[in-house]
Amino acid sequence: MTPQTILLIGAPVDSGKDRRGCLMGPDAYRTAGLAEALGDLGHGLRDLGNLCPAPATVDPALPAHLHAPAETAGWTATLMQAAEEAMQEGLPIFLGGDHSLSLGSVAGVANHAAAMRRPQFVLWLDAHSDFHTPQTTASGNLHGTPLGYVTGRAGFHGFPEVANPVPEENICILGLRSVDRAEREALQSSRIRYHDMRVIDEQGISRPLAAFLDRVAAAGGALHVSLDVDFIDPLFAPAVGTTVPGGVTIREAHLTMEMICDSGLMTSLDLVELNPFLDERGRTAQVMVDLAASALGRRVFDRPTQAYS
Ligand code: HAR
Ligand code: MN
Ligand code: MN
Ligand code: MN
Repeated sequence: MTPQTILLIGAPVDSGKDRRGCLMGPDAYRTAGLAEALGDLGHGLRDLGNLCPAPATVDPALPAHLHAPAETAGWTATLMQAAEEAMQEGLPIFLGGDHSLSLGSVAGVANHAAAMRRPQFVLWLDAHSDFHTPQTTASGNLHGTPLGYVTGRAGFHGFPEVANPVPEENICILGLRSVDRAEREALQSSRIRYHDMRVIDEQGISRPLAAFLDRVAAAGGALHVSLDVDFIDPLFAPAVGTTVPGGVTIREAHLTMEMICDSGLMTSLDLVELNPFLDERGRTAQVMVDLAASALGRRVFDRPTQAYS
């Protein structure tokens, strides 16, 4: 693939849920050799270090059961601005941090796309749909809300305004196997393209993915990829707070990343929900680094004797 300027942005967000540990994510990716792996592929790399959340206060209109709303709102403001700035210089990789970091990363890249007059698309690789609002979440965990926020759903009082909501039909979710009732109803009456594990088992992961990538290409869109560790089966990626059995295999995850790479469409990437406190000798961090490398050009062969597709 064409060499890129890749910006590593550490976002040790740990406010999106109760269980602590995702704040160690950015350093786990660095320790697992993310910069070296991407540099070996010929890309230019800049590690911008770790961000910290802007000060914020709680809006009294928010439901009382939310976990750490002020801290998450502060992170959202910081990340939105960092994302918008980074898009002017290259391809940002947001090193999480829990999935509430995507309230800011996605809203920020969408602002940049709007300024460039390009439609923003989002590929959400996750066991969960993360489509709650502060009012529909039963757990109060804001890592379950980023797709609700970036599509412009109401109720995020005190959070930065979403100037450029991502159109629902520009979002594709792959890997679903844990969806709450309120999300399920909202998703089914939305225009989001959602694919559960049954579809992947029956059709393979390449079919729904290729259809989505074709749509992004036809629209000349910018593509944000949000990779939640729990997309992958916990057998291979155990370092996550919300394990759900029955996830994609290492092979399906790499195929996903290789197809994204071949499309040449990816403009930004989140690596989220890694909890190094729950890892086994760094193996999950390594899996995520290897997947990022596949998305950015790592291959077994440049010229296979038999075509891949
Ligand atoms: N839907 C559940 C909730 O809202 C679980 C959300 C878990 N989200 C993540 N990221 N781990 O996908 O609490
Ligand atoms: Mn998620
Ligand atoms: Mn998840
Ligand atoms: Mn308000």
